[in-house]
Amino acid sequence: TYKTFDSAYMSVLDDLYYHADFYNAPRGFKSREKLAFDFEIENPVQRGIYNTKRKCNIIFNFAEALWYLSGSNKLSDISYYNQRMTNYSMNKQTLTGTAYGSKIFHFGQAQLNQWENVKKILRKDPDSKRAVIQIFDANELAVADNLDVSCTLGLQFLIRHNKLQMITYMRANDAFRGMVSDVFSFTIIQELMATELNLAVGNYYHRVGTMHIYEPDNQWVTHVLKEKRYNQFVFPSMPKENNWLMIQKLMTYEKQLRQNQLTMSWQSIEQTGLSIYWQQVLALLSIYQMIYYHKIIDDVIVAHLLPIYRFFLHNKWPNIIK
Ligand code: 5HM
Repeated sequence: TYKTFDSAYMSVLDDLYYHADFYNAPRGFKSREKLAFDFEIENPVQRGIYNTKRKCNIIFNFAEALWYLSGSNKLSDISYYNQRMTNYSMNKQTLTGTAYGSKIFHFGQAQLNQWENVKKILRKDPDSKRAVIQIFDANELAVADNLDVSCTLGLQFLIRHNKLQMITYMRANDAFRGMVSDVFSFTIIQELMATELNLAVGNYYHRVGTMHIYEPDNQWVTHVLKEKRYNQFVFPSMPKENNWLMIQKLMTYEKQLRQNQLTMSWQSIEQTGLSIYWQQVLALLSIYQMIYYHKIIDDVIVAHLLPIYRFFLHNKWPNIIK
């Protein structure tokens, strides 16, 4: 058990890198792995990774979590934030396995809204052990040479000790890269569901069939592991309010920023009516627009960011964000 994801990440990487059980090359990709790997985090709101060598992209992390919550499976909605997503798409239009949002909100032919189902089940029977969102779909294995088979099997929500606990089940997880964004998004999902159910956030449990590190990342992994002292920040908590309204509003701005139909000043961000927590996310998305479209960086927006977000941006883009 770890208090934060930051401490879990460093320890999991170390364990896997130095004590792997298997060395192999699934689909030709050389890697080291451990099977049936698990860990848990006591405070899943603390989802930041502060290692300066790892250079996490906080903007992509939020963008991916929001993309899931939007229910979209469109590649262009997310590849704007990370070009690598394009590699997983067979038709260069949509993502099948990785588009967890479309699985969560419109699963299968029946277009099941699993989010609403889980909420209903837990409201009716708070002790329930049936509140599961299924992500992996058996049909994915029937697609020849599928580039994008869901790595996540499902998410289970349990109310225990009056807190919302969540368990993630994955068939496979890249401990160095994929896990950072996966744990970020899944703990956002846990926190959002907790606010909807009016519960405190409980533990986050991560369970993985094969946890691995790819060989081309080896050198970078050792750099990351060598950094003994790393920064610590406190990640902000989601407000206890109707966050869905905020997220919907945020996503209308997100689209306009992404399509470069709008630029925002700090004043216009403040005037959106978004709560402070979501204003900060909108500020991150606005800064990304400046980076992506090579605009002049608005120092006023940067100056209004929480120190934790400024740290992430400066660490990732030191020449652009001072
Ligand atoms: O051969 P396979 O389908 O397992 O390759 C997918 C790779 O992407 C695996 O290394 C898996 O662990 C990683 N991955 C991840 O870590 C993929 C996704 C997309 O579903 C993810 N996390 N969310």
